[in-house]
Amino acid sequence: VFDEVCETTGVTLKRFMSEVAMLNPDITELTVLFGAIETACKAISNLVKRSQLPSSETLGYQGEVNVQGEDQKKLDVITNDLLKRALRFTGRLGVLASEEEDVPVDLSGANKGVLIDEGERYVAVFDPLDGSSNVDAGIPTGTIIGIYEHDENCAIDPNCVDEDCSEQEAQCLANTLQPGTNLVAAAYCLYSSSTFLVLTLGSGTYGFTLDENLGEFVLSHPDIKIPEESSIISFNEANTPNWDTPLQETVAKWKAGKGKSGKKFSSRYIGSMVGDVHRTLLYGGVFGYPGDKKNPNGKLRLLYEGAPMSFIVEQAGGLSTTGKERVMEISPEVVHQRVPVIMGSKNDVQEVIDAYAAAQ
Ligand code: AHM
Ligand code: MG
Repeated sequence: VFDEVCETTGVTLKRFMSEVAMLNPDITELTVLFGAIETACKAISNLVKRSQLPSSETLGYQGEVNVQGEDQKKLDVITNDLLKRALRFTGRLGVLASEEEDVPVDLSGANKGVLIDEGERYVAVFDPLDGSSNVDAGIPTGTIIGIYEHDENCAIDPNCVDEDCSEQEAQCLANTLQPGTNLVAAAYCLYSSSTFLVLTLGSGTYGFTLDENLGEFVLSHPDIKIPEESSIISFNEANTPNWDTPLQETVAKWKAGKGKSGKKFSSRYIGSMVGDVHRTLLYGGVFGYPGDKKNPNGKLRLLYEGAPMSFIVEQAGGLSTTGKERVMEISPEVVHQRVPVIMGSKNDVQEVIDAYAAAQ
């Protein structure tokens, strides 16, 4: 529940969160996590901005390959550590999973050097620097975060032995593999001409812009509503010939101005999900990374890319689908699972869903 303050542009994120906590005492702990997210976003924004200076220690590659076979850039590793520490020291986190961590990290064990609060605990999933391959060319990048409730049964006893430990670890892993419908909050930070923090706590989508003079995020886009129909497509169109036929046909119609709305679509693709979704939220459109013949599940990861971004888009009145099912309803089986994603303006995404249904 929000009151007038939360709709008033110019209020700071801190003020917004304390207002939310006052009106909804049961999510007070969640607002503590957002304090950490806010600080991490500011710090990452500074790192990205300075990363191309010749004196920067964040230039180039780390020399490691992550579990998904991708070269890790120094910035991927630094931003992952930064976010991890920021979230961990809130004492509100039981477990976290990241694009840059092979397996979920349990934070609830008593020996982790962090005082864990007795109150509510959460699971955080994140991609610390999505689109990091773009950074060297000064192209926008972003951080994506999802927050789930933590199952109290998941805590690895530091004194456990063999089988007990693996059982507890399995429980913690299951705790991380929750469908998007269980998300209690999601956010992204976009590092671009401005730094933006867009969030949902499950009741609308709210956008904040960093005022660098104040060092504060201020509410610039209260209760974002994505236009119901649009004329923008945002896909890597080099993959078109490999897409499913229903999607190929729908996009071909849109380009010819022969879709349901009769509008002739234009194309905008940054190749940075956060930037592409942000534009889609504000201007309308359809952003997608669909499955194709080569990669049936596309490229984007369900847990820390597909699900949190779908939550934000749905809370702004949009839709998000694989073509065949709602992204939010898919239960991940593995942490780094990929998922086809088509999200954005309600009427246009519905047209894709209808085309898939008709082809069944
Ligand atoms: P990353 O997590 O390795 O940075 O990759 C994810 C990015 C997304 O931001 C973007 O939508 C997509 O990869 C672009 O992929 P492509 O270059 O194949 O179009
Ligand atoms: Mg990513």
